Amino acid sequence: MKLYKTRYGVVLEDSGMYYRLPESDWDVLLDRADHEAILTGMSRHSTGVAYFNPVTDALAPIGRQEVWAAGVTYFRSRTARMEEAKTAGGGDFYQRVYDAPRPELFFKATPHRVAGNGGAVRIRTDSHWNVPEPELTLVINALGQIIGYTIGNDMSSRDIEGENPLYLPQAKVYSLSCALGPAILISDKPLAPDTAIIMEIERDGLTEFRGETALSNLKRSPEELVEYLFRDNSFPYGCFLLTGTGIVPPDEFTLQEGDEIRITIEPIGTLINHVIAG
Ligand code: DO4
Ligand code: MG
Repeated sequence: MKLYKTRYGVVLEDSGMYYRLPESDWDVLLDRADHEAILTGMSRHSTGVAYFNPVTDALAPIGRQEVWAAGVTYFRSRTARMEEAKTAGGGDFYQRVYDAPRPELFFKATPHRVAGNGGAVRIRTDSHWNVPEPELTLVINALGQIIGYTIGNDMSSRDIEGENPLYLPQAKVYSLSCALGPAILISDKPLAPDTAIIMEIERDGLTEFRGETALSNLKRSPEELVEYLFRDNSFPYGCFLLTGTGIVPPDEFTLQEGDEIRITIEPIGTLINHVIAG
């Protein structure tokens, strides 16, 4: 089952039917442990929604949660970053964090910086090399339990990060630097390792880039990432954790204003955003 946050309340998708839930507080809904049972009960007392379009009707599925991200969790990300940081002498750090027991975890966004499905994501005006990063995103409650999954886009300025790894927060955190959606797939079970993550970037009606990876290429388990994130830290409303990218376009590629980014993770859906600059 999937949960959508909308302008007119919370919509539950269950077996191809859409229901408007009696509970409309997103933070209350996310702070549950046994979601599947609770939501099934709620749908029995809910009215069906005759027409629902996730592209036009869904908002970013976030309330008061922080958004965090893991990095260098796929070999492809490690290799691309070693290359871009080579001249700055920072390449070695990426190999070391890829091998180390402690993962790279960084703060990514507050809710107002997050775009929903159909919304705009931004490239920085002081950067000339920008890419989207399509990432499976864990939805975690205040107790540190993974209650579901959504799709995340960790927009990144490669030239700023490549110039100096200490510039990471500027390469990663700015207005509309993150997108989440279209829904939260509620599940306490892990996704299958052969689950595909597909990203397509369309420019002027043509496919400019297409890449694909599988969850089996993620080097660390979701539980391991959550365990590190919750060490000596608390998230009263729960949080989102992007799990890193396994797809990096070739070095000659940079996003342009007007590009459309489509990220698909089959059991969750497709997250679609267009790019704005400045
Ligand atoms: O080390 C910088 C960020 C890495 C990242 O965002 C990723 O691997 O997805
Ligand atoms: Mg990333």
